[in-house]
Amino acid sequence: MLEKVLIANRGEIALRILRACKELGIKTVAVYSTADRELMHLGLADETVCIGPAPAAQSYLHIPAIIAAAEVTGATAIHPGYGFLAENADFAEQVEKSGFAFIGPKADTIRLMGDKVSAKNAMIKSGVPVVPGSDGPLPEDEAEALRIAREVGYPVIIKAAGGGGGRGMRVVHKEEDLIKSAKLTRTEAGAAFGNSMVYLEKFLGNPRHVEVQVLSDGQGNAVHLYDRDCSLQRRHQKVLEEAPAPHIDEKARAEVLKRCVDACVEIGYRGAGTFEFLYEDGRFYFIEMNTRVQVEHPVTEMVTGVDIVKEMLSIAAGNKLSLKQEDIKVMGHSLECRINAEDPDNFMPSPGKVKHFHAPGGNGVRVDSHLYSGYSVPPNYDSLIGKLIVYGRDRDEALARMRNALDEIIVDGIKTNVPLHRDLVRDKGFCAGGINIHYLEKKLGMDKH
Ligand code: MV4
Repeated sequence: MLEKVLIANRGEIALRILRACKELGIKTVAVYSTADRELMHLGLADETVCIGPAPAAQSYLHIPAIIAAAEVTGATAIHPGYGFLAENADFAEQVEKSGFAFIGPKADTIRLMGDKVSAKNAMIKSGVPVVPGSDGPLPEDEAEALRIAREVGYPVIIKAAGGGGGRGMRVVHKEEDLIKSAKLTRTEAGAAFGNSMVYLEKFLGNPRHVEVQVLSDGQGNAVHLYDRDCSLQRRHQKVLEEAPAPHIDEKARAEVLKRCVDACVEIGYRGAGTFEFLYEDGRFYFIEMNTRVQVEHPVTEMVTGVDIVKEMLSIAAGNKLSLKQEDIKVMGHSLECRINAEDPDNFMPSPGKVKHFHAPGGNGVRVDSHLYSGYSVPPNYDSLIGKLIVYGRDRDEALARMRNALDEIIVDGIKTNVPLHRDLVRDKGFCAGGINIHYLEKKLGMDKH
């Protein structure tokens, strides 16, 4: 096993990684910014290192500070968590060049998936179904671009190769808008990502966001941990996730899961990964791959019994995957509510001191949070303060448990989105299951009028 892991993150995920290390008898190094001296996991780590001031650019994103912290503490590996440097290929490369294990894929794999055009090409090669489109960069030649768009059929969407997660995309409804939209997207992409390459896809009007969790050891062994539905989102921020995805065509599901595993073996994928799909009319269409542990990984853990973070640590230590696909079953259903420090009316961040925190409990309830009474949520980072996760033998039992848990939770002193979640778990459409990516924004829009 790994000897000493430096946790290059903060908040709930830092605590999550620390817990996994402790279970495995791995020593831990917690790093923190000057805004984060009160973080819960600092008191539980074997060692702590202050890596810089509050702005992330000078602390959690500052590669030399993190590598220096690993050097002075004698860490042997670095876990990046999610966000910050988790999908920064240069960071992964520098970590490994400095002699530490990077708990994640090889730098080249992160680079391959960071470029959405090369990611899609890799998937096409491995037989993963993708959204029909330009199958490569959209040519600068106008006649060529128009020909491709016409063949794909309008509406189309132009996306930046360097984008992802909803950044740098534009929908085009008619032929006369294609060229100016392509130009605009290229210009914006060049400014935002330093890469003006764009590609084109058929625009799907009412898809669901369904993703597949995988684990792969980079030594030829890979498994999937089934799927999650993350369609309930606002402005590309996921709000509530679940596993497995409800109301999925079983034939299409079995096929796509197998294709994801094959792709992992084909590209020599190492670590935990997520294949993101749009799901519409019973078919899966790959859009992006995430090369990190995801915020919503617990719902998969609840229904499979697999500890994803422990598996990541084991893979990084060079162990072969001990899990066999036939031993991994989905049992029951899990839901996760992301609890944010934000105003429930306008979604503005609401940092400040938590006067009182009471965590819900009971059968099948899990709280992944660094919150405690007296903790001050700093204004410098994202507003996620915890995740409320429930398990049930079926979706209805999970929903009933989530309603109870949301009734019980108390976060006094700051505003949170708990009221929104209390509403959502009673929403008729959501309770029926299988809502699409526009559902929440439509619902919120209707509430206003
Ligand atoms: C799409 C799409 C429709 N058609 N691609 C947004 C985030 C990025 N990962 C990809 N996104 C989309 N790509 C095609 N061809 C609609 C979206 C999209 C979306 C996707 C997943 C979750 C939420 C979304 C919200 C708006 C648009």
